[in-house]
Amino acid sequence: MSRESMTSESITRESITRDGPDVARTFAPTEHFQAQANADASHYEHADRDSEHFWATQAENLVWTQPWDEVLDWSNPPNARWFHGGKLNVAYNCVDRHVESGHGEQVALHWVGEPGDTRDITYAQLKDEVSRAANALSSLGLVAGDRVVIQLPMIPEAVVSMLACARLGLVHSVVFGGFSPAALRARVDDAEARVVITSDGQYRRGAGAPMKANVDEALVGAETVEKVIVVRRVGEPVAMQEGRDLWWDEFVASQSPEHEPESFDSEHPLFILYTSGTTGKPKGILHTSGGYLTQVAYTHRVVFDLKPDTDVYWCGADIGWITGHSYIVYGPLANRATQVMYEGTPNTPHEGRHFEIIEKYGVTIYYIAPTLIRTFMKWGEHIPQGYNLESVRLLGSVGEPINPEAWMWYHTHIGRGTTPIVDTWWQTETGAIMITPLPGVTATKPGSAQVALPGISVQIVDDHGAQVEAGEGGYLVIDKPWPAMSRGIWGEPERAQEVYWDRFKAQGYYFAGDGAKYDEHGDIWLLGRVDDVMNISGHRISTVEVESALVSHPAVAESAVVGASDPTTGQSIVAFVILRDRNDGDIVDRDAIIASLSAHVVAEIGPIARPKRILVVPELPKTRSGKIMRRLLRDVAEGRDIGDVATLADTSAMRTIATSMAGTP
Ligand code: 6R9
Repeated sequence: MSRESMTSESITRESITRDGPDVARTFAPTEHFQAQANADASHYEHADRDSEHFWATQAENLVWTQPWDEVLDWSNPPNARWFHGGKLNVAYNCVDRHVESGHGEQVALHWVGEPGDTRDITYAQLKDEVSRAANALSSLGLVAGDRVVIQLPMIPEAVVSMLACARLGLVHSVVFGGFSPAALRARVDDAEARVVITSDGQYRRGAGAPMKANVDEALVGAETVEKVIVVRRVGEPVAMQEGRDLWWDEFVASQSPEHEPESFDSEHPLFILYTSGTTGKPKGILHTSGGYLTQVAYTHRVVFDLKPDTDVYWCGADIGWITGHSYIVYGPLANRATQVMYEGTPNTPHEGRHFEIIEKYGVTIYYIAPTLIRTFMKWGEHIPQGYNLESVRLLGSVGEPINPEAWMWYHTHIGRGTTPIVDTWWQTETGAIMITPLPGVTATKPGSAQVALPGISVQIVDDHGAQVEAGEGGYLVIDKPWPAMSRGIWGEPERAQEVYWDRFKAQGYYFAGDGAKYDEHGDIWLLGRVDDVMNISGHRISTVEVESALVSHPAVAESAVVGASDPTTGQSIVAFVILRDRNDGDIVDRDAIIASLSAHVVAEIGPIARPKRILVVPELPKTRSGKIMRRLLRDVAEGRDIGDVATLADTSAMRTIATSMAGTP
């Protein structure tokens, strides 16, 4: 991207690069698993007969204080209304009703802190905590519809805060703890948040890192924010701003544990979650209540085969991502799961940490990202072999395509060669799982997410919206509305249409941004993003976002960022930069500039966006129409022969870049 032109390369079929599927291997469900599975083939039949009736049946598993008038109102696409006219309280459904049905003593969260401290929180205790937090927030004058930003480590107060918002009809916007003050501020401003909930600090790899200090930096001059509630976690001294800042353990803890939940409309906003798209500015994806909770609860029950009385479920995601929202907070709690919540990194204090936790709590269902599976592979199978993992009966994968080798390793070394693996495809925008095998029903296939869930309809199509043949790459689209679908982009009502629906407007399809293909059995293989979104360890970061950060550094004239394939993190960020002309005759110290650019990107976005490599180049390859040829840069970054560069405006540019690349680690 240059300072002048902000256009990015359009979506091209060339982006579909993943190797062909290995369809030879499939794993049929064991008789034992099948006999006890929550899912059976009748779900598909029911949904095929009448998908609205199917979803209504799932919605009936929730407690509604007023029944809906209409299951789906799709009269004004792409704006859906699900269970219109119905009323419910999401937090009541996730907490209170389990206490009322006699399960108050059941553990909701087995929380494990990074330094080794633990807390077991029952549903009854969770109800008290959520009620206290709700009373605290309403005592500040917050009313339904107001926004609360939450930036917290993986501690129980994160779950409590989200549920307290849901209980009051406040809209939460959780910001991942690794985001910089600048990124936090952009989210606070965009949502016009009245309250921010954070902690003094967070543990990261054995040491306490500041969090409140970052929040303070972010909030300088932030006019909408009236109060900041601070959870004590690492015990670091922090500066508390008089009149604005409140300690959780004083202000929240002193509230009454009684709170009467009010009901809200099925379409009442539940949360905003920012995610990267094809432009520099993250989009605030909006989700609402009834349809979202219906689909996350249903999918959590059938995809993870949850048995609330006996299972111990563990999703390794962070609460700052959609997976944490849907499969740590709303889905599992709606289903009365007992779950493990872990604060730290997988190798603190040692590489067996996850397996130690599985063994200690008897985890039965384990849901993580392929990047972590590949990391485990790198550390070696002797590590899981040192623990008793016999309790594990189901494994899940999410966030990026899982390569068949990682699938097999997971199956063999964590799943003892017997447990089903569910490879779940979905997005922040879809809210809940969309494509996955159903354990006990589907014969699984390493590397393929396989089939749309009951009640979900997807297709793989070509440029014109026509379904592709088996083996042919195409675009994944969703061709029917679904209950957990995003209700748009916060503050930009027109933008969702343009970003997701205009690509296949004539057909009325939702464009997911992923490439995919069918194999000869009709199973779906995801091929990665076809747009400018990179996937680093399952985290979405747009190339444009990193480019914008780089060109905002005074030394940079132009930059181009690509996601290069990486054996552990899926992709890694490689940045090519052209430095601004310097007329002071100084010799530029490259290493110092690169270090400064790297720090700048971290400051602008956060450590997850830190480029793995930054290359100072004299020129960027551009087409004659001036578009940066990212594909070529990707070839260079991945060490491929750059081949035919006949369409390049300046072919010598590529040679120079390829040469400078060869000399880097
Ligand atoms: C849930 C989540 C969404 C993007 C999505 C796709 C990739 C997620 C996947 C997968 C292949 C899977 N993705 N799960 N690709 N197989 N099982 O990750 O949401 O952060 O919004 O990312 O992640 O590219 O478009 P989000």
